[in-house]
Amino acid sequence: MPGKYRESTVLEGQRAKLKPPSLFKVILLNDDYTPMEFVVIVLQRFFAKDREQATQIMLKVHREGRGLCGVYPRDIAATKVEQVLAFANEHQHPLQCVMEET
Ligand code: NFA
Repeated sequence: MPGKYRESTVLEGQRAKLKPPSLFKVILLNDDYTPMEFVVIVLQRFFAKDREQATQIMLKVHREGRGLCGVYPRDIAATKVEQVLAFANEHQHPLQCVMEET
C-alpha cells in the first residue's frame, strides 16, 4: 500500500547517526632505486593520472621525499596501498606507499 514505509522510526533514527566517512591520503615515498618511469606508470595505473600529472607527482616525491597520490575513503585507500606494494614487489622495486588520515 502506498506510504507504508514513509518516515519509519528505525530509518529516521539511523539517519541522524550517519556521519561522513573518514578520508585518507595515499602517499608515495622516495627511495634511491625505483626507476622514475616505474613511478610514473604506478601513478597512471592506480591513481588515474595522465602522463603529465604523473610526472609532476613523481618529481615532487623524488625532490621532497613524499607526495600525495589521492584522497579516498578507508577501504579504497587501503586497496590502493596494497596494489602499489604488490606491483612494486612483482617488479622487485623497493617503492613504498602509505595512507594517512586527513
Ligand atoms: N628517486 C628515484 C630515482 O632517482 C625515483 C623515485 C621517485 C623513486 C619517486 C620513488 C618515488 N630513481
